[in-house]
Amino acid sequence: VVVGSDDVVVVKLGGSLITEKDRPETIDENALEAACDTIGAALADGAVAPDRLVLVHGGGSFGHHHASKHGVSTTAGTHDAAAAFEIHGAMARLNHAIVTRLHDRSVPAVPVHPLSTSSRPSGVDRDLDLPTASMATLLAEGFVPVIHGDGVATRGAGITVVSGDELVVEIAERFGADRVGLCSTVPGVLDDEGVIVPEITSFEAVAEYLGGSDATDVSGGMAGKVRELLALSSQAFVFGPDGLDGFLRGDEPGTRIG
Ligand code: IP8
Repeated sequence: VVVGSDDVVVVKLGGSLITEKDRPETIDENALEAACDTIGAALADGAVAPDRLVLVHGGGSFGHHHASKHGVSTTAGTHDAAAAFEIHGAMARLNHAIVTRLHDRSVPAVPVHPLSTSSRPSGVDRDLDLPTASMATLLAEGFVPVIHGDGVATRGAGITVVSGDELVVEIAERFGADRVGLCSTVPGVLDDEGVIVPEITSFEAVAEYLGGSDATDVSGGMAGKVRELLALSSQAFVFGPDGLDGFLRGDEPGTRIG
């Protein structure tokens, strides 16, 4: 744990929420503006302190479009620098768009790019090395780090994808986060009748409901998210756009995991 506090809050804006997943590099403006409004308001009225909030975002039609075009995933890497730059460039453009909209709401957001700092030094499926000194110092100075799924240098594989979900888990562990929220298009994990499962404590109990993702997604869909969140000691919640405000204010929207 790099910050001596248990009240860091990590929020991920899912790529499927803030982009139009089937149209390459297209932002869902209404959804992104609404999420930024909610975050801006929660900070403005003190529901969350800026030195306690880390934002993460996924790839949607930015990262996933280019990653799948080049056959790059969390387990399949590339040694083609141009391909890696396309994936990273798209994610950096999305990140820029988000940070800009947060600044419009006076959120002191700053970009953090995993490709520049992180790696899998022991290869695919091994631990992600995510240096946290810069994010810890940014938080201490009152900035809101905005980090994203990206390409990362991977021993023996070139550059692979790191998903926003993996970053959420890593950041939550390293910062001893109190609460983690994944905001996506669905209001929680749904059972086979479309009803929100209020709480998940084991993967087996819900495995039958967790199908694949609805559009190009190179990093695992809901099943992967649930597995990673179950492994975490922080309180984790999966919720839709209507749950974001409540989550930031301490409520327990959607599905609680773990
Ligand atoms: O949308 C993946 O992040 P995710 C980002 O959180 C890339 O899975 C580069 C495809």
